[in-house]
Amino acid sequence: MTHILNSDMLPFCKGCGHSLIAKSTEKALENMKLEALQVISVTDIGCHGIIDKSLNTHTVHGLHGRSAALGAGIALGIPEKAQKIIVFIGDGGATIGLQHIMEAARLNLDMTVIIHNNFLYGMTGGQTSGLTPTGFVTTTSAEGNPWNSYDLCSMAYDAGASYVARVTGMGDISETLEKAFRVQGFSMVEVMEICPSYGLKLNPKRKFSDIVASSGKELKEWVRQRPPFPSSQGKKVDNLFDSLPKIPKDFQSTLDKPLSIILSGSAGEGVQLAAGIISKAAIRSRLFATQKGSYPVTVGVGFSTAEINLSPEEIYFHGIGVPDIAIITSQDGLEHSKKRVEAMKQGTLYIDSSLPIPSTKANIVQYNFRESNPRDASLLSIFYFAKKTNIVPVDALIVTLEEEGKSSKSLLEKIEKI
Ligand SMILES: Cc1ncc(C[n+]2csc(CCOP(=O)(O)OP(=O)(O)O)c2C)c(N)n1
Ligand code: SF4
Repeated sequence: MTHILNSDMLPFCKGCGHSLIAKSTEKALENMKLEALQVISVTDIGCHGIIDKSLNTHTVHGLHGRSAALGAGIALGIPEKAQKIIVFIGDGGATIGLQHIMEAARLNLDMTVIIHNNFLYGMTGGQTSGLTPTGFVTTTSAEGNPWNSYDLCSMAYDAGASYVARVTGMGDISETLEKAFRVQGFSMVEVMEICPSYGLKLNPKRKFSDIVASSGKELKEWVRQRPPFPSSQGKKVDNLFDSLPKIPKDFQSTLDKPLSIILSGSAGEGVQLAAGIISKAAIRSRLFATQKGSYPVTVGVGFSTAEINLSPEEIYFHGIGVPDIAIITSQDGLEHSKKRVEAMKQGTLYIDSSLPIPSTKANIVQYNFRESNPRDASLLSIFYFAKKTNIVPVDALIVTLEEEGKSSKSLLEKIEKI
């Protein structure tokens, strides 16, 4: 059995309550005999969120306050899931993303939210959150927080949660966590704990138990029997993954080890389309593929870059630092990816003939991708790459292109000429 945590050395300051939550989470899950990969952990921004590097479970790291929304999306996407969804969020994130928690509770989505309530924003230096108890000193309330704090547990229960509990993060809290994990439907555990680096230092004379008592929040469980989503809505919801088109495996690639590619060009020149086509053609050719796009929010101008990983083995990390292959089809693309191209010590740079050659140790191949119609530059470049390497069969690309309705006579003629 793979342990939930991959190390005893957790990344938090000494005495941080987040460590206790992580260890109790592991104990509860292992007591339930859950394998690490039967768990999807969704973490938020904040100190508690850096736990994901210590987890052997699936992990998703969200924007601040958004982990409950991400967890909800996962719960909606896989309603008959084999995995337990656990959302880790701080009191800061819970304040910022309050509505996301309420919505997940209202729908009674099958997931557990663990609130790491250390009464302040830890990672950014100890500011007041919506869960800071009245009178608690933070770096933004030197006289003590003058405001009431939210009773998040009552709110989540009122919204429709099946199980809610508030505990103090002392000793072993795995029993409460296990109860929450075993619930079918929305469960939430608020753990009141202390951040030694800010909370203790700013409130040196106060006992933890007094702070908890002064918060006026009850330490208790709220439990009700309520069917989880989707049966609570009286209908069955399809697994979203089932509706994805099946890609036939009707070609064979020659690739025998992972290959990372960046394709960089200009907005409106089909960069993401071309990346999608080579990725799908690769899957057709029995490879695994990932595709990630980046472009400015103004999607119609500037650069557009796609990162593509191809591999005969399953891909567990889709990030690309320095790529094996860079394909640059425009000046915008060159500017955006120049540093990574310059860092290449090997591999190949395919670059449009109109562009200056950056200083790089990669092999350089020039071709006029922009010839006659720059809008075809990206598509032409992936065909060029495929023809020169045969890593993804050209016929697989052609079939995919046709299926996507993107083949044109002029493009096919240009492909023929390569
Ligand atoms: C939307 C947004 N606002 C602010 C920040 C800056 N920020 C990063 S961590 C953090 C504090 C996190 O506090 P909390 O959620 O309580 O977690 P903790 O660090 O205490 O574990 C803030 C405000 C951000 N990343 N995103
Ligand atoms: S700063 Fe506070 S919340 Fe962050 S790891 Fe250290 S003790 Fe924990």
